[in-house]
Amino acid sequence: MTASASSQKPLLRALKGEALWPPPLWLMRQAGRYLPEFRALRAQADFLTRCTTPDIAEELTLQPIRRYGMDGAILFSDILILPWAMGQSLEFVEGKGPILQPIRSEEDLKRLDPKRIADVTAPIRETLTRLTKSLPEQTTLIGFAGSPFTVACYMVEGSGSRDFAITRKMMMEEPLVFDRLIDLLVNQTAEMLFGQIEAGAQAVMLFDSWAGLLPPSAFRRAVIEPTRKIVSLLNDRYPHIPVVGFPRLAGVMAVEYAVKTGVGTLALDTSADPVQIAALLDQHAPHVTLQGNLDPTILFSGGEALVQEAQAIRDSLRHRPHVFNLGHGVMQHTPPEHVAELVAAVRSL
Ligand code: 1CP
Repeated sequence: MTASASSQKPLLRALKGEALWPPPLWLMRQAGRYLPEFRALRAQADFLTRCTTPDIAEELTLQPIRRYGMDGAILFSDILILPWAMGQSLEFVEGKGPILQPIRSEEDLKRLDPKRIADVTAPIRETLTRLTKSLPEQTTLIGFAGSPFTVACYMVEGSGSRDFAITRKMMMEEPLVFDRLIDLLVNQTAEMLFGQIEAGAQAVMLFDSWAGLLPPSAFRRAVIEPTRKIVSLLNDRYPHIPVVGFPRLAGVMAVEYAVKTGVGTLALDTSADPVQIAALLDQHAPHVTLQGNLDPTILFSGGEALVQEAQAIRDSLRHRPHVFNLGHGVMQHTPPEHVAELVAAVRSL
């Protein structure tokens, strides 16, 4: 595909700073258990197999596009593929989420082997390449990774957590081990995203789901600085590829994050007031696109409130580049017809 053809895609245009009306849309976790066709495939293979089998991962990525015609297709994969590809054990346990062998010391770190990543993630690049052929012309293919801090949270804790206290304690008590882990993740995340871009990803997103746990000083050290390095590596090599950053629950620190990391698009979580953040960005970084931020619970509930709330967010950002999305992922029991209603509401003028 030529650069001029790809730059016509509405989502890419918005990610590159154009204000479009209506705004393009896609949803975090748009492929997932709320779709009956997803549940049908889910029975056939465990989660990591689904991520690393191109036939399955391609199909799961395409399902929401077929149903709803979203402007963006996000690769079916997971942020924990990177530690798993370096050799950390990983299992997704029903009802518990991810379980990993924790990394807590210099010795644990030494057991990680970044040289494995390219081979282990080859099927994921194959999925992306297939998707460049199977997606509709106007759909943008989105690659992604977790941000170093959020991935480190799972690597150190060894599972999900409400507060990731062990990780945050390690950050204070074992700063050398923690910073080495973050540096490793910065370099390997950039490498993995280079591979995704070479395989066909047309934009990339960095998920920092646990960024909001940190006070400002730690936020600058573990969220802003590592993200800035990744964005700079990406921009040096692939300046035409938009980068979306999602520092979830960062509050007003989201503005400093956007300014200092250099992300082209700031994804807002549910708690952010898009009008307030837009006003701050207009002063400090007027070219940053905003993405978000409908509450997934409102999508789950549906009805008139869904239409009104979605259109209120859309209308409030009309003057600036905006990509409509949720403030976090689609909830598991969301009725699929609510998603169709949301898409219609965002696109109806
Ligand atoms: O079928 C299943 O049971 C697996 C459920 C599932 C799915 C569908 C997991 C396990 N991951 C995914 C896919 C996924 N994860 C995608 C791609 C598809 C899409 O968005 O449509 C993406 C972008 C992610 C990213 C991800 N994984 C994040 C960041 C975004 C967020 O939700 O905050 C995080 C934190 C994870 C870790 C993870 N993976 C899976 C679970 C259950 C978890 C969360 C564990 C926890 O609660 O801490």
